[in-house]
Amino acid sequence: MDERYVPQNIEPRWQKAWTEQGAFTAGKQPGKPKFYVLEMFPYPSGSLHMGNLRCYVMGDVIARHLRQKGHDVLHPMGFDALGLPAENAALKDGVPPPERTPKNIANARRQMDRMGLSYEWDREVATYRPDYYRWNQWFFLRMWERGVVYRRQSSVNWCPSCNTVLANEQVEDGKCWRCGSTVVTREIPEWAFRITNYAEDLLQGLNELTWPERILGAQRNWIGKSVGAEVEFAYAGTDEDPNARGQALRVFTTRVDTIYGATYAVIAAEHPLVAQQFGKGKREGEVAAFVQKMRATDKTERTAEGAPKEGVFTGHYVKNPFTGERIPLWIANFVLAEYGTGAVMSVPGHDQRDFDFAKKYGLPIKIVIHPAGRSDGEAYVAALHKEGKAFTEDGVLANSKDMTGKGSAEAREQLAERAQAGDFGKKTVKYHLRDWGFSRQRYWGTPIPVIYCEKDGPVAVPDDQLPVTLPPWEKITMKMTGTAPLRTVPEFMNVKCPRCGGPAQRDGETMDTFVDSAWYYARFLSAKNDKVAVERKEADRWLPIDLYIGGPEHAVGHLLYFRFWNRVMKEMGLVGVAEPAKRLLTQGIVYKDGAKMSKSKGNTVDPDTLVDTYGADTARVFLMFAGPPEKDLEWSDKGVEGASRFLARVYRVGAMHAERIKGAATPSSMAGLTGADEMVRRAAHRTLKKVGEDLSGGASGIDYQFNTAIAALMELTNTLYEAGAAEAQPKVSDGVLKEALTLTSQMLAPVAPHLAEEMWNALGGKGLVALADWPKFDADAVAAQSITYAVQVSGKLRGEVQVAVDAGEDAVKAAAQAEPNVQRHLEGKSIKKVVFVKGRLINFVAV
Ligand code: ANZ
Repeated sequence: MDERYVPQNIEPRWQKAWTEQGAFTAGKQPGKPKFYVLEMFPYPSGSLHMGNLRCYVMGDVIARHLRQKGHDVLHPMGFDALGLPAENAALKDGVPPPERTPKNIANARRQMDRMGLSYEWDREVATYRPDYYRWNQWFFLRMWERGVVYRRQSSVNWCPSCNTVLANEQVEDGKCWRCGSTVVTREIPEWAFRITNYAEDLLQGLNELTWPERILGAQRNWIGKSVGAEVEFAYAGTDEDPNARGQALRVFTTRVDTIYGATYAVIAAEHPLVAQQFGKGKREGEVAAFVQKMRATDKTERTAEGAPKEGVFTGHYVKNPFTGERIPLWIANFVLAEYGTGAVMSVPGHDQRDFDFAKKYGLPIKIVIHPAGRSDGEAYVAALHKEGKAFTEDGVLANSKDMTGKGSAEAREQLAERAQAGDFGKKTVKYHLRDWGFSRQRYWGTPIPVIYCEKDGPVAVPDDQLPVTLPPWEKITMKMTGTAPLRTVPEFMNVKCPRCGGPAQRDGETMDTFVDSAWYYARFLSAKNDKVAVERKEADRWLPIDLYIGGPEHAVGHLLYFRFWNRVMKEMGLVGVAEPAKRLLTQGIVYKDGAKMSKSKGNTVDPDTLVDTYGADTARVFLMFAGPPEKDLEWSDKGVEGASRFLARVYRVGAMHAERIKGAATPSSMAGLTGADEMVRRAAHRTLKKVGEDLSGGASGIDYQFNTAIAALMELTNTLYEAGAAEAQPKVSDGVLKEALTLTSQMLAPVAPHLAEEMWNALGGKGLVALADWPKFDADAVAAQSITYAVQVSGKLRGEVQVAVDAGEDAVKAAAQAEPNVQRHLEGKSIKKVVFVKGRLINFVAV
């Protein structure tokens, strides 16, 4: 080792050694237990910053530690390289996405390598390459065959003067951000995945996963299972003609127990019956205007919880099947067309939205539920109503004919059964989860492999013509997003129908980039295979991912999509398990100067500068030491310096003594060790035990404690300095020092891998420390040592007790009082005072 710690001299050397020796190649130890650790792959924007790198360093520490523990570790990395940012950047600076992306990837890879991340680059996957996205197209076709992919009409924001689809953020106050025209809702065809078919299975599967509770909760919510009933309300004419005929209305309710209080019904503006029937009659104009207004307002906005309730009476009535009453039918903004049946029975007494709406429009409010166990139940609910609040809890039924007096749960069962028996309803389960529409009017994505022929309709591109590759960016004439850019390239669009050979057109849209990330983890297993997307034998060896690491912001996006995709792959026989990732670790955010570290805030810390100044090991130690993995952390230059000082202190001991002690015989037990030797060996083995535990994920398997592992290593370093290890003549003997330093290099190897290699090598270690077995701690050295206390009663020696070295006064006192001879002398007396001399004696002053 050089005298001075200059990480820039050490780090590239070991990075080269790792690569040359294929140190991180998975599959070399088929007999060993496998471990697949994966960090969410990044989008390759210009360069990575330290905020991005936290997650990768975490994964790397775990991957490295598992290799030490004898696992066959798979730790791949790739790039989520398609998507809008590259397109937007191209509009600004003219660099086409296909040119920019590989450059960005090369730079990100260089930065990752400089950080010493132990990736197996032979498996790299970059989603912009046709050899990747051809499999997106292949999956699309297989899923289309299976009915998992289908075509549907979907409403989008449409600017009639730009002739283009607008994203939600391109609509400002209902106007187009570009030209200011009023935006309308338009139905256009799109492709969608039938993820809703998997709703129940996706919900049940959550029970098998070791994921953070809040992510599981978010997915449960998002899937949103609701057990309820569908009930039919017969048509009951209009205000002019009560005998007019018409179609019945089906509503979905989770509270059929409140049905005696349903005083009006409401449907969504997009409900098909509006166009067919309920939009007709005397109020036709009013209804049409309201529907038009709804269509022009953003859906999420108008259905948001706090949004003012708005509606219009249709002039039509339906009949409450349980009370027989004619109730008015309204159209309102808070009912969603896509959920349930797109129609609700309104119970203003017991639902807040219905209550607010009834107040606003003067509709009747009935009390049909009151709290159980109160004599003044109805008065209580009436008082709530006066305050403007509905009573929304379960309770006891009131004013509900023969159901009066029954509990909500029982009434729900019985009323649903009656509806079913009378053939006007049934119990149902609904999910809030929606199908995943994935057509995008964008360039930098996977072209959809479908050809439209006037005669044959939509036809699949034959497998042997895959991939359908993107035309050059330069050919696109309308590059602004919203207009499917591929449609402006005739050479791309105009093709022959694969079936009849007649003139036909390609789809022209591209896939949502969440498609790319929905299965990349499986492609790593067969990254170079151009015959199949995923080889079954590789899938059986490696899946599921044992530990997945990434940001909690993906809770209901990517983390749901990849669970869906894996299920489809299982049905296709490509993989054997339903769940793609058994454990999930979500990392906290890195802040700097009070804001999330990000390019847009301009508060990033560049890894290159950091590595140039302090070295990668320092950057890694800082990131792992600054706090527990799932907690947010504040960037601190002081903290970085602290990490650097710590490593320099370790290095100094190695540099001073390694050469001299590398041949020394190391002790194999505590036998005969005293003084500094005993202190150092005990400290080294205790630290070894602690670090091993902290890096293993705890009982849950996701409870990693990198920060306390590093704290323990810092303490060990202090002990070494106490034993004179940074002096020319240490108090500790060569053999003990050699063992302690060797263990230190092994313990540092996951976090500060370069310094660890340097030290391991200097101490004569064989091969790479990265691949050396994790050492076993010596139980004797770790065992709590005991010590003897003299026990006195009023100054006279009455016994002795053995206690742990670090036992405090209370523990010693308890042990002493349990001694029979001491007990005898204390009998009948009361203790006035206890004198405690740490490490020596305890004296009970008793009279
Ligand atoms: C009557 C009722 C009375 C309701 C009551 C609630 C309380 P979740 O739990 O989310 O499934 N609903 C049904 N379809 C709807 C739609 N398309 N848009 C908006 N709201 C809809 O909620 C189900 C409840 O939300 C249903 O139960 C219905 O109102 C409403 F005291 O029916 B309820």
